[in-house]
Amino acid sequence: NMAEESKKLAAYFAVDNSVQNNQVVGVGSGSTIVYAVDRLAERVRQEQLNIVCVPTSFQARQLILQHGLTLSDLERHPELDVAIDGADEVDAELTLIKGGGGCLTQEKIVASCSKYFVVIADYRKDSKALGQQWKKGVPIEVIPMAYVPVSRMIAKRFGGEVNLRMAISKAGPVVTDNGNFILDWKFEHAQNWKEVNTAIKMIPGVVETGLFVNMAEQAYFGMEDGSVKVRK
Ligand code: DER
Repeated sequence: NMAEESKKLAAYFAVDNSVQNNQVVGVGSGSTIVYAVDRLAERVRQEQLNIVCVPTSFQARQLILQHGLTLSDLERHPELDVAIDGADEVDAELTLIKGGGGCLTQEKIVASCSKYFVVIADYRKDSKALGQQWKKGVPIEVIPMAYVPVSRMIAKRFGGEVNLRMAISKAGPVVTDNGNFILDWKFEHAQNWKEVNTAIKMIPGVVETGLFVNMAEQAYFGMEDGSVKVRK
């Protein structure tokens, strides 16, 4: 369908334009990145590209292994050349909401270790202001024992509604790759995302937020007309 086609468009464009030989590549999580890993594997086969891949989740690790790509980690490669990842929403200033897939913490760590962080997304993620397209709120990873006081604190200080993310194929809450819970904060109005990100991170019990501020260098959007829109 159109959205899947546009994910593939963005993913192939990014891999073809942002990945060179002898590079360390951060591999994001979610559904769009699957196309990027397909293309990475294709380029390795066709061009004998020499790359190593650092995952951002169990899912990314599986993708790397399943495609026969060279798996690495931040102990071997604490500095990456490029990280490629999806996003739930991208605003006009390249501020991202990530974490729809619950992998935001390792994604943000890997992105922070990369010289170059590029986002791949379908046209639905292309937004002017956070909240215009994405209605599920900002994901926040929290230490399980603290999720109630953290939820209350966020709602009190920033407004909106905070919900514990419940699992679908498992009884009880979603548990992340790091053994934590996820809160989804449905904010009511635009914020100073840089300030809000810092303030939320300071709350004891918060592990990470899905607000990626001033991190992405570029975003590639696959459009419905088959073009790729680039935001820098
Ligand atoms: O959970 C995540 O952070 C994912 O990267 C998400 O933001 C994008 O997932 P998608 O490519 O399946 O939309």
